[in-house]
Parts: sequence; structure tokens; C-alpha cells
Amino acid sequence: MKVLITGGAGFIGANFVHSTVEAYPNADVTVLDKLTYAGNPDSIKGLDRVELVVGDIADPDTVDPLVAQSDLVVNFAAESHNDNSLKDPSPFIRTNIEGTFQLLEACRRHGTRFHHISTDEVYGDLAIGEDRKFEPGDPYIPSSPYSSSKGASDLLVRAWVRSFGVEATISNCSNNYGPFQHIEKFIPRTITNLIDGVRPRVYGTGEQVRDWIHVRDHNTAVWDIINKGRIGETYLIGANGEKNNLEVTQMILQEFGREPSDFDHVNDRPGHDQRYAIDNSKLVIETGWEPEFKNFAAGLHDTVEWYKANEPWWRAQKETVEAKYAKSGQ
Ligand code: NAD
Ligand code: TDX
Repeated sequence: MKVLITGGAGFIGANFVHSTVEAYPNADVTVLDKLTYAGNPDSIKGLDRVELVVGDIADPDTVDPLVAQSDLVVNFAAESHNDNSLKDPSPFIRTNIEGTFQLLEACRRHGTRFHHISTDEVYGDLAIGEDRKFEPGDPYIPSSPYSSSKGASDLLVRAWVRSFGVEATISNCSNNYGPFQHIEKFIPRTITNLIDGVRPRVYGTGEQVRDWIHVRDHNTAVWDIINKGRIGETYLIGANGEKNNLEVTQMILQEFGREPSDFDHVNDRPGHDQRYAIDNSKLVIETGWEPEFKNFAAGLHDTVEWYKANEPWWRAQKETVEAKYAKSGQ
């Protein structure tokens, strides 16, 4: 089996490369990654049966021969950070929309199976305290340039299935945490601040809720959808991990033996989504998937330990990331 993993030097993609090599001894993996600021080849260094091709999913001449030689394409490549999309949306449009289009066109030409990785943010947000979760058939009402570009990419996939018979599935997952996540994101930013003795930054009130899932659970669900999901269907991935940002900040503070009030409230994100929550019943009923990391505190502890043990992996980025946040008072 030849698998093309786009964005495989990023957070979730790199974890997927590791778990694919472990779980599928007959798989040869090609990673196509542009190595933007978010891609790090060290995350997949030294793995057997993995080849890294540095290139752009939006470039048809790069994409076509790689798709032609593959049995399966799993598309993780994306611009993925909401805050960046609020400062400059243009790379989000090119990578997330044009890039998905080029991958779909190549899959159409070569009859290649496609799985598209997306986000729960396409469904907009829920009210805090509301007794409802996102379901696969909910309307797309994204809030940010990031989530709208992901929503657009999902709609392209749906149309390529219906109009051209491309064999594709889509998964929309909630917030991931775990090793190899870029330190611009909330949990690794908070951990690396505390390693540096700096107070964590909480946007606005900190009451916003995210539905946290360990990255390895996301990826076992992706393989279950590839193996058992129905073509043309959308599956929501989540592990019932709702926590607000204050709770998460305080759990990380506790890991460092700091007081629960040892953080700063900073400027809020414009258009900040209030709550995400996933109803995963379609995934569970149709594939039998179950999360392995059911204890968030334990998963968070391991993640803190990973960042402590892997400082060379993130250190070079810290100053640039913090300088960018400082400009927006965050
Ligand atoms: P990431 O930013 O850590 O990694 C993205 C990777 O894509 C990087 O390696 C980058 O170099 C690569 N890339 C960017 N533009 C490219 C291009 N034009 N061509 C080829 N490679 C390119 O992102 P992530 O957090 O790992 O997210 C992966 C996917 O999962 C994204 O599609 C994202 O929307 C989705 N997702 C993420 C989360 C989350 O919590 N992080 C949750 C749900 C869904
Ligand atoms: O320093 C911070 N302080 C803070 O309070 C940062 C970086 C974030 N936050 C808040 C904003 C959000 O409410 O924490 C929450 C999580 O923020 P992010 O890590 O930026 O994630 P989010 O915007 O929720 O999106 C993530 O999950 C869905 C991923 O980045 C997306 O790629 C994915 O689609």
C-alpha cells in the first residue's frame, strides 16, 4: 500500500505518519509538505519506509505524479491557525482551497482514494451551557478566514464525490493536543511559557470551551474511517473532552506547581468562537472507534513532559511566536 500524506511534517500529520508506520508494516509512506513555519522535518526524522517530498499541494505539477503512484491520499496540509488567518488570510485561501482542489483533480484523474482532514470549526460555534453538540448534517456557518477556507475545501470534496465519483471521505475533528504541536497553539504556548517562567496568556474571559482530543485518538479514528467509512460521508471526531480555557490553563499551572491565578488575561480574539462540542455517535456506531486517552489530565501531563524533554524541537520558534503575539497585545 502506497500512502501519500500531505502536511505530514505538521502536528497531526507527523503523528499520523508515526502511527501509520507502526500499525501498517505493508505501507510505504510519501509525505508531501511545503515546510512552512509550521512544518518540521525533525518530527518524522529517521522513520523507515517514509520519504519526504518538499512541495506545495497547490502546485499541480508536484501533486500529479505523487498521486499517480499512490493508493490513498490523506490530506492534512493546511494553514491551521485562526490568529494568523485574522492577520493575513491569503495563504489560507491558496493552501486550504486551491490546494484541496488540486489534490481532488489529481485523485479524479488517477482514481485514487482520498481522505480529507477538516475541523469542527466549519459549523461555527455553540453557546456556552447550551445542551447541544455539533452533528454531521449541521449547516456550515464558519466564523474566521481559517474556518471558512476549511469549509470551502470540504464542499469541494463533497462536489467531487457527487459530480465525478471521486472516492472520498471527510472527517471534522475537535481541538487536538499532544506531541509535535506548534507552540503558537494554546496548550503548547502555555506549557512553553511556563518552562520559561512566563505567565500564560488567556484571551478575554477564558470561558470559551474546546472539546479536547489526544492527537493519537484523532488518528486512530481517521484510519477507522478510511477502512470502514462510507464513501461520500462526513464523520465527526471527538472524545467528549469539553473544558474551558481557564480550566486548561489551571491544570497546566498545577503541573508546574504554580498558583491557579498565575496567568494574565489579554486581548480577546476578534470573532472568538465560544464553544465547540462534538457528537461522535455516527463515527462510533459505524466504525466501532473508541478513544484510548480518556483521562485528559494524564494526557496533558505526558504532553507537558514531552515539551520539557524536547526543547530543541521548539526553542528556535519561541521568540518569533511571542513577538507576533505581543504586537496584538496577546
Ligand atoms: P499544522 O499547522 O501543525 O501543520 C500543517 C502542515 O501542512 C505543516 O507541516 C505545513 O508545512 C504543511 N503545509 C502548509 N501549507 C502547505 C502546502 N501548500 N503544501 C504542502 N504542505 C503544506 O496543522 P495541524 O494542526 O497538524 O492540522 C492538520 C490538519 O488538521 C489541518 O487540515 C487542520 O485544519 C486540521 N485540524 C486541526 C486541528 C487541531 O486541533 N490542530 C483540529 C481539527 C482539524
Ligand atoms: O495564548 C492563547 N491564549 C488563549 O486563551 C492562545 C494561543 C489561545 N487561546 C484560546 C483561543 C481558543 O479559545 O485558546 C483556545 C484554543 O486556541 P487555539 O490553540 O488557537 O485553537 P483554536 O482556535 O480553538 O483552533 C484549533 O482547533 C481547531 C486549531 O488551531 C485548528 O486548526 C482546529 O481546526
